[in-house]
Amino acid sequence: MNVTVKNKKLDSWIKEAAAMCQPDAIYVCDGTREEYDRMMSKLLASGSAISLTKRSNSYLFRSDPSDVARVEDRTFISTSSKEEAGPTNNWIAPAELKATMRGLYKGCMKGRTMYVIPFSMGPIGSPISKIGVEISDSPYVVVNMHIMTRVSSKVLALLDAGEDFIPCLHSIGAPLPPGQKDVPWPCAPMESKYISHFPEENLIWSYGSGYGGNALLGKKCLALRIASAMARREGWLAEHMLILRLTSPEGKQYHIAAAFPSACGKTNLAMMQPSVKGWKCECIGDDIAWMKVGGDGRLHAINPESGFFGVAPGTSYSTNPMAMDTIGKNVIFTNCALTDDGDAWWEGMTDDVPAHLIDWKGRDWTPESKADAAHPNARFTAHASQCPVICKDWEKPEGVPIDIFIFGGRRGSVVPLVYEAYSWEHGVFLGATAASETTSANIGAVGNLRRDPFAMKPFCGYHMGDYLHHWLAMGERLGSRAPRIFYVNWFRKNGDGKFLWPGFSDNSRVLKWMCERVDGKAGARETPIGLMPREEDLDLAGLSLTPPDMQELMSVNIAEWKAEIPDIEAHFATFGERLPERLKHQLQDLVKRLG
Ligand code: TSX
Ligand code: MN
Repeated sequence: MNVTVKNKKLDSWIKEAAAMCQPDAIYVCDGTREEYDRMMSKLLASGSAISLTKRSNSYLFRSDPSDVARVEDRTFISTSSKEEAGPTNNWIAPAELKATMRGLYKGCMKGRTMYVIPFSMGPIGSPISKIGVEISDSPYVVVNMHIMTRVSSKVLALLDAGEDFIPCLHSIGAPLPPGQKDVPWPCAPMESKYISHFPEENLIWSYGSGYGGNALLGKKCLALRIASAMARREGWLAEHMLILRLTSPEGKQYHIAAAFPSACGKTNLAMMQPSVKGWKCECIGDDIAWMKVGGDGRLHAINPESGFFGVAPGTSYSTNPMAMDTIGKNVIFTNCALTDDGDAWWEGMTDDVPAHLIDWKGRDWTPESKADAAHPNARFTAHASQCPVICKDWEKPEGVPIDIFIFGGRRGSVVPLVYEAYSWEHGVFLGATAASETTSANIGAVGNLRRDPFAMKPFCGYHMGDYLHHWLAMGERLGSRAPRIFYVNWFRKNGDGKFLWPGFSDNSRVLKWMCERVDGKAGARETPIGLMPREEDLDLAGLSLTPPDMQELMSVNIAEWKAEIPDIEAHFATFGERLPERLKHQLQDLVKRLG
């Protein structure tokens, strides 16, 4: 080991992990540029990384074709009783799961180095931040953690001074026998992958996968699943939300936190540049928000991450120019295609498709090829500071005060562009019933409706019914200082299957109305589903939307909404006894308003 660790819990955990996993070496990370470069040199030499000559300090990784995404079937919330994990989580009893995983971990790091990665989720020293330590045998994990979290010897110093941490044990599950040549992306077969969470003891054990949320344990595992359970116990919120700041022409700031299921363009919204004159938008985070009640009685949010782990396909100068400018240099690309001149490429990146590529599996590719050049879940990893519209206050230790919560989903019909909740309880109902139609980008048949409460279905580390109770309790505590709650749908289509709303920069028109609602400046009309802008309430200046299209976009079809009720009832029934009574009442009220 390269340094002495004074934190007793950390020292004994490292020794315990080493005794079990039997690595050839142990290395404690310091998060420096030299460390990153050294690591990347090794990854280049071993053939795991490819240097991209077109972008400075940027690299391409190709995963094993079986290890390309989060594995929800192999993700477990291991509480002492199955009931506590709730209906949205896989469960195995802690003793059984640990016994199985200890068997897998035994000798799993033979022939490899065990990296100890001390990191902070949130600005180091912020009262909202948490420290984690990831032990991993993947150098790819180390370089990604450098970008996505604050890896630093400053964190080790805090640990030495006695601060607590969340242990995150990770192995790719591929010991390297002596003399055997390594493969570019070692990992274990699907049936031995386990992404395990022990929320009662703030512990994460991950085995068998090197990809994304399965392996970069600060993100979904710590900042959402473990943090959500901690937040409930400690009275705060850990949410799957982007955070942005809107500034009005008068210079007034509004902070928005928004939750969307996958394939709704959350990163695009987080970096959106308004089309409405005089309004400014800055990004604070694109995926996770940790929020605490401040001394002023308001909710203050931080982004616990320090980078973007964004889906590449579909990202272009037309859908997200700010993301494109974020990834000009110092980027890790995973499962993108490789161009002949040494750049990364993906479907939707450019109007012109290159005549020849090496696809994400390392094979020659031409436009005639049937398969995608980049995997649909291909990613870029880039530091948040590289985003041209990153908010100057994105690392403020006290966070930013949230004015507005937005929930949303992708619906081709039924759901109008925007509506406002009548109350906090009604807003929680909107979050609890949020739904999206599945697209080819996510799993399930295209067009199926999937309920994804608060976009937290895969990420809530405890019983979702208790989660809904927690949101109701937070509303009571915040009282009149609670953020306003809205629901949006950018994806409604007309009878010809064309999108009614231009989306992207024009979503600022919707956000502007929300801000004016907060200030009591904009009007709204009562509808059975919530408060909606009248046509004169939305700033549509310069838009070529026809009045009939606008009416269709804003229409609430009573028959269609009544037809939604049985699905909401079935969804609520999955929470059993733990469904808050107040949400049953919200459903009854909706039914009454629909008449
Ligand atoms: O990200 C999207 N947003 C949010 C942007 C801030 N997308 C992409 C979704 C896939 C991840 C959108 N797609 C949005 C949107 O608001 N809206 C749509 C649908 C749409 C697509 C294309 C056009 C209009 C709407 N227009 C033309 O193609 C010209
Ligand atoms: Mn996410």
